[in-house]
Amino acid sequence: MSQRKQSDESLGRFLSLVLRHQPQAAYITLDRHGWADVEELLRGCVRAGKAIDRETLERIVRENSKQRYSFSPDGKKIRANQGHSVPVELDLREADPPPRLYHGTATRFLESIRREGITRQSRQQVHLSAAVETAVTVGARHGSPVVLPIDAAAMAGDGYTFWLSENGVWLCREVPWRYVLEEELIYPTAPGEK
Ligand code: HQG
Repeated sequence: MSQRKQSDESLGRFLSLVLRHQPQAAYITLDRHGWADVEELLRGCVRAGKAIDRETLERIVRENSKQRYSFSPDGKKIRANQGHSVPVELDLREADPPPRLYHGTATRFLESIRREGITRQSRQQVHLSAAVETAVTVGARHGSPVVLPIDAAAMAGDGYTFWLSENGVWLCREVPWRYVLEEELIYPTAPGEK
């Protein structure tokens, strides 16, 4: 990996931390809609030992594989598109979900999820995806992955609200276990595994 790419990835991780979880790590605050002032952020990053210039920030936002961040139309502010643990009002777009959505998790959480449903844990919403592969990757971050197919059509029919983030992540408040299609759980096998 090129040095620039490595450094961008490390700065990207720091940005996620600051814009979603700990703005104080860069000595800044977010407004109630999650926006940070770009100039303040750049200064705060330098102070935190993560020197970053405007050009690099723009490159990270543009090239981020999941389009995690957005600039305001005038370019003066920046925020994360989803994934916050700090309370923010993102004015998310409500949307009709596709009939099936997927949640990737680790097998070790299944027992608790069966009991309590999928809950948002430290984040503001439960994260779901329209693609199985995305859910596999998300689940594998926590251990041996399992993908839970969700009957989103039934949830929407029962009045549950869904939102679609700027970067295509489906969000909802919770998923009670009865909407998980238990007979269709997917246990992906890692490449090379039998
Ligand atoms: C699990 C990444 C026990 C839940 C990804 C998950 C995603 C329960 C973990 C985004 C539970 C929370 C979010 C219950 C849920 N009992 N465990 N009742 N209910 N869980 O990281 O969904 O790369 O907060 O299944 O791509 O893994 O950061 O959520 O395993 O879109 O942009 O508790 O984060 O995006 O973990 O990931 P997380 P997540 P970024």
